[in-house]
Amino acid sequence: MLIEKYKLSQHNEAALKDHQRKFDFIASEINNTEDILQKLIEFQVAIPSWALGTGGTRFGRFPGGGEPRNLEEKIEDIGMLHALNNSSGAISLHIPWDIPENASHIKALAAQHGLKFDAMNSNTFQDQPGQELSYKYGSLQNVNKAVRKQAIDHNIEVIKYGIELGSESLTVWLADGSCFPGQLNFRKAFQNTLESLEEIYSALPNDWKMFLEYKAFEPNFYSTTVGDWGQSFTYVNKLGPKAFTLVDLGHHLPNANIEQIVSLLLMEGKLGGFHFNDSKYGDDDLTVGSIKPYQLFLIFNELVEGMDAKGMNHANGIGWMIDASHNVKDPLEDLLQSVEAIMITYAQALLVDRAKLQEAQNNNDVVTAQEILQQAFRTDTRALVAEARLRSGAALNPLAVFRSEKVREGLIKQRGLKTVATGL
Ligand code: LRH
Ligand code: MN
Repeated sequence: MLIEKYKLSQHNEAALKDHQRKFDFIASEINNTEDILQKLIEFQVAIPSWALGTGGTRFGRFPGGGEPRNLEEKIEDIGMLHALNNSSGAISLHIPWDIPENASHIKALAAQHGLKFDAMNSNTFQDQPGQELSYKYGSLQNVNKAVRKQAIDHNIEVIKYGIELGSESLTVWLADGSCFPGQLNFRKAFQNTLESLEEIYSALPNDWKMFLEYKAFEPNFYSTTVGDWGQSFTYVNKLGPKAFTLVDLGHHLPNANIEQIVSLLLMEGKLGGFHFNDSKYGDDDLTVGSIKPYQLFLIFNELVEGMDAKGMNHANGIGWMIDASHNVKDPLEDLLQSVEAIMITYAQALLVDRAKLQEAQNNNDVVTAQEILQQAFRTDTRALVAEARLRSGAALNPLAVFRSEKVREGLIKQRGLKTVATGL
């Protein structure tokens, strides 16, 4: 469902006076407004193709209606998000949930909506209808060489789809692990997984990257074969220069210091990408910044510091992706909130006075160091993010436009109440 450009301008017109007052204030408070605005306009977050419908848990799923019925409608939905915030300019596909039957048609449709294809995601954590061998006891780790080969072939097939779409990276998340002590020989599982990843790695085009995503637990509840940053780091160092670690914020054990992990992976040149979301307990896949906004700020603080230390371009140096699941919110509203939280937090991290912080750290002035960080975190950067949208032809207030234009109602009228999108 498209939102007419003139409707967007009407909304911006009505909100402009209030916005201008807020923007003038923040611009008067800071000394790098234009630099921040340029960085915000360039910063694009990839939307997961598997998070455009209602998610659920084993206890229940409560669909909201109007869900996309195929890849074309998913691209339309992400195109609408991008039209509203001009910060969602990429789609991350999951195979086989979203096989591009006609790749050139899909690529052209995405381009019409200003969308590129970010990392492709393979799936060896489910058995597909008609699949010969089961992944019940794992895929790349499996004791059965034929199962490993089946999983390797699937990843190579995913790379092929990605090449046709113009993607340049493959994300490998493995559910592989064990549920009980004694079930698995950890050393053999590691060796099998490494050898299998080496075969997938050798199928990567020269300009591609492989992102190895780690996760502490679920669906296995005793061990996970790529279970934490250290294990993923070990694999990607053995694989080679095209392999990197992917940090999904929900994949850590309680109280893990994710910002320190990010700092180290970045320093080592092995931080490839992010799956942004939030969580209170496990892999809850909640709206970004909805539970631990200060942790998200501390992560972006390390990202800006670490990327600047390596002279990296913020917009394309790392794969910025959302990975969420929507049990009670409208999927599109949830994604709009997540992108907003990422942009607000990135802007706050760009406000940190790095020279003063370094001076405080060198003087072990702990109090001042905290004051400098929290000065940035306690700065309301929403008007900066809105101004960046205004200057790039998007909505001052995407969520308000989504609601006032009754987009969900329109999608339900167009697609019906009972449609179910592929994905989680
Ligand atoms: C695993 C994960 C992974 C995806 C899946 C949809 O928890 O984060 O990134 O493949 O969710
Ligand atoms: Mn993920």
